[in-house]
Amino acid sequence: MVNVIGLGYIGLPTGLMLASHGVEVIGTDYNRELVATLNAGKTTFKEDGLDELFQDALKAGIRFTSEYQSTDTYIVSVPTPYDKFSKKVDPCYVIAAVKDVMKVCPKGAVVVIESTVSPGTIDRYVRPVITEAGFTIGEDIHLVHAPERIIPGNMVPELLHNNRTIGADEPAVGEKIKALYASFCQGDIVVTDIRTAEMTKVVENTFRAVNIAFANELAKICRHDGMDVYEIIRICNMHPRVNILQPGPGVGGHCISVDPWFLVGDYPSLAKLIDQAMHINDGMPDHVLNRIHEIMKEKGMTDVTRVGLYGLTYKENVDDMRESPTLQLLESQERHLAPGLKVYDPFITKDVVSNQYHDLNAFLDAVDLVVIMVKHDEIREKMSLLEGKVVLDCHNICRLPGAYHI
Ligand code: SAJ
Repeated sequence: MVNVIGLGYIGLPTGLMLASHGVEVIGTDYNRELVATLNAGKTTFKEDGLDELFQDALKAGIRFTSEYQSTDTYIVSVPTPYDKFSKKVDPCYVIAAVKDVMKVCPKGAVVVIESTVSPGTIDRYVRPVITEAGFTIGEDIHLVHAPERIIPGNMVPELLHNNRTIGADEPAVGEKIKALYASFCQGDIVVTDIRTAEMTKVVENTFRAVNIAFANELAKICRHDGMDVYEIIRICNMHPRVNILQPGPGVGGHCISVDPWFLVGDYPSLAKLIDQAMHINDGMPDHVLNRIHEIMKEKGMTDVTRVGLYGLTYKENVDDMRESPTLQLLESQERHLAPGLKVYDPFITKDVVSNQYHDLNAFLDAVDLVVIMVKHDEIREKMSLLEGKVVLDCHNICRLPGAYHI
């Protein structure tokens, strides 16, 4: 039986996937409200295919609880935030989870860490927890790192098809856990050591962060001299060895905007390019604010309350607001003492910021300048509603004449 610890964005779909492929699974989360919701037959976030998967897993017998189970396999998928000052990974949730596992696990158990951690975290923080509990690693407890790789918005297909990395101290244990994931994963599963697995995960997200920063820097250079960055990237990407990502209003989410900082935090004198890239991406919401001011000036607009931000989530078609560029922009706006921007997002039904609308038409009636912060399908499909508005399109999706870009 597998005890999945942490039933969030990664633990829940992973547990459901295992259960619906014949593995006995119990999901544990210390958040009793979340467990109650799951036990009431409801999922806790929106994701294509998740509800169907949930039903399959329920039929297969998955259970949810706040208690840790005594079993032979644990998958720990709790959050790993970063410390905003030191930029280092904050392993407190992983440590707490492993401590609790140690209280109930029998000898011979395998503990799989799925949470993203920086290279060396397992050596520094997880191994001591196990040895201090009186176990010998490699004899009593076997350690594995199997970093998740799925992208919010496409989680279910990616769980099924993405290649995976398994890091283990002992190759035989690595193979055993590989077989467990292979119950549902149709991609290639590579078995390596733990530190390599830790590093590959952080490097994958850093690659993307640096590439997005490059695109954002190009956008600023092109803006400065009146060139079309999108056309330039499109043409460059026709070269067989060039693949530039897209500029945007900033980078959000719990991965690409966070994980690269682990390398900056751990290797400050070495990770120079990464540090610069992260600052470029973090500066994008301010760049959008500047663009709003420039456009208002050009259009003779003075009332900031007639400006609306479309989108609050960190990217399109998800309900996840973690590190969202819109939230970063609103924070920055408050620092500059010019509050009043209006906000709307079809995926955010609760009130989370001031001046938030829950109806697209009411939002559009209240503003003259619309800033497309997130390219939800809704706005792509209803673009004609923006006719007659001034539009600042941060994603190059608006084909209305006169739309501004970042
Ligand atoms: N973004 C851009 N320009 C682009 C692509 C993305 O500005 O060309 C922005 C998005 O708008 C968003 C942010 O970057 O704000 C990140 O979005 P994303 O869709 O690129 O990635 P995440 O954070 O949702 O998921 C990533 C994925 N990692 C990689 O693609 C290397 C996913 O596979 C990981 O599982 C996930 O991080 C994670 O958990 O680490």
